Amino acid sequence: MSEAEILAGIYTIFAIARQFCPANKKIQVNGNYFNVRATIWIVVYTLVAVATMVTMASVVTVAAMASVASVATMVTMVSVAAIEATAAIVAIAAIATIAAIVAIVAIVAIVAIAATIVPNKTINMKQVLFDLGVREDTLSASEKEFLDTNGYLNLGQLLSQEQLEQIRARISGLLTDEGENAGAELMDSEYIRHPKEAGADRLADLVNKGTEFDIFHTHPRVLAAMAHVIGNPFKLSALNYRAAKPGDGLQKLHADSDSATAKGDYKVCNSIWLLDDFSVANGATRLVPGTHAIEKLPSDVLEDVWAPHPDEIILEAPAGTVVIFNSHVWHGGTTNRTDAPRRAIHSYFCRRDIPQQIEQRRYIMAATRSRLSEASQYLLDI
Ligand SMILES: O=C(O)CCC(=O)C(=O)O
Repeated sequence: MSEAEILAGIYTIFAIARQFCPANKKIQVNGNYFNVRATIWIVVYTLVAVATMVTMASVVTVAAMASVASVATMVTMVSVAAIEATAAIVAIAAIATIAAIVAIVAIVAIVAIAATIVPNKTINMKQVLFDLGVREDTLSASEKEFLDTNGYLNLGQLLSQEQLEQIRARISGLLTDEGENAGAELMDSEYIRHPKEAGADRLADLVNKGTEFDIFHTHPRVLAAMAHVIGNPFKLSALNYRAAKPGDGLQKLHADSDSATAKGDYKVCNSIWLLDDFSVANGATRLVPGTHAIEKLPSDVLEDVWAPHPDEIILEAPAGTVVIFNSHVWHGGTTNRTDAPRRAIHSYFCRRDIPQQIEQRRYIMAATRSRLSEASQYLLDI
């Protein structure tokens, strides 16, 4: 039995116990998180238990005194030995009651503390990845090597035709409903790189805009790739839609980072989910393999960041495909020369200690939170 499986077992036992401690507000310490509300519940439980104990002890004491008093009034009728025996029985009963109450309080407190603190300590990145189905071999050794060398990896078609249709329909509904406000959440974020992009339609905060989008931040193959690239504990940074408009959509070659990044110290990693077939004609993403490792930004070395790069490749692939790209690899959208939008969703992750593009805690809705597992909530950092 592996360490992760043992942790999963412990976690399940305490997760059941934790049902008695409603909790969802968390604070984070060193990648582990602690339930603030559950801690408050522990205090409440303990106070209630102590109050019960004091009340019962008082009742028992009063009852004992009353019995002793009534026995005393009968002193003429019974022997002194009988009175002493009655008083002793009452005293023993009182002590036994208090001991029982103390034991109950102790058990309640221990269960509550265990149910709160123990599982929270086990909910760390390793446990979360395990819970979401990531295993050592979720990516093969050759896939990992390809990703390390080239800075990108085609995971194949992870979305079925049926899923694609549902997602496209939902996106189309959102674009209609949100109209001019589509993507407005991005305007509020200081950490988005292209908040205003005339050549593309955007939608943001898809986490809260339909169950169809859950797969984008929970798919084990994608999470395995994120874990491999980022290495350290990570979280979802943003889940956004981008469509290059017909005749438009060209982006300069860029890395999703403001400064050059040391090889291996990667802070961000993206996945692009193709909602249409991607081709040279319709503005497929371009990227320059290997540039994640050269520790330079395109703007530091290129004369023209808009121009085609001699080593760039175009991500041509069928709809439903998911391509991981280390966000430090030089990349960008190209011009869509067809008359239909080129649609994609970006499921973008970042190291846990840096700000999210879309601050998930700010936007998370109660309905979304309640349908997501503890592991998913950790990944969203909510
Ligand atoms: O949608 C694409 O093709 C690439 C988008 C991108 O790189 C970005 O918005 O930073």
